[in-house]
Amino acid sequence: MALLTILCYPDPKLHKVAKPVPAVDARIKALVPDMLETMYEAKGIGLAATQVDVHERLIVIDTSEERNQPLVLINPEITWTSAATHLNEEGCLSVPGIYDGVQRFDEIRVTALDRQGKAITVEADGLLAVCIQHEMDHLIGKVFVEYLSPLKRNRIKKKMLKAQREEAD
Ligand code: K1U
Ligand code: ZN
Repeated sequence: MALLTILCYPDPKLHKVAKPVPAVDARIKALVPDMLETMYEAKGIGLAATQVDVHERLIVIDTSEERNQPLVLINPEITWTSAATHLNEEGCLSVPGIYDGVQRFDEIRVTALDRQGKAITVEADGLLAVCIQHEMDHLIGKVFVEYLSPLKRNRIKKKMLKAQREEAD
């Protein structure tokens, strides 16, 4: 297994649109444990392939307290959403230290392939539903700060660039 580098906002590569995974082959089966290890090490509850510069539709999630219930969704598609939405506090491993509210569907149904390539359906609510929506946004090149006002977003962009400059010095 290997730790992967997580892209940091405002890296333009975070805005690439991911392509479908063509086959759940050895390459994907090797990428999944690396993504899970990277997510656990960063203390995240989710990670999209886009964030590790792989532009294919693959996400990993673990919202369990014990951090022992990994969920792997390959080529995920949302097939149903509740009418109700909620404002939820979100963070992002690609935008460290920034937390803000995003409106998300309360409940969703998702179809995907699992890490063995088997078709699955996941019904989610609560933090899992929020996390799946956040990760699926990454796959279309959308970072959660894009839901915020241009003023907030520009402040965050400047803060991230300053932190990255200081880190490089
Ligand atoms: O996509 C990512 O960068 C992972 C992100 C997922 C996420 C967190 C919170 C709401 C929606 C999506 C994170 O894991 S951020 C760090 C984190 O562990 C966390 C932050 C806030 C609440 C719960 C967890
Ligand atoms: Zn994120």
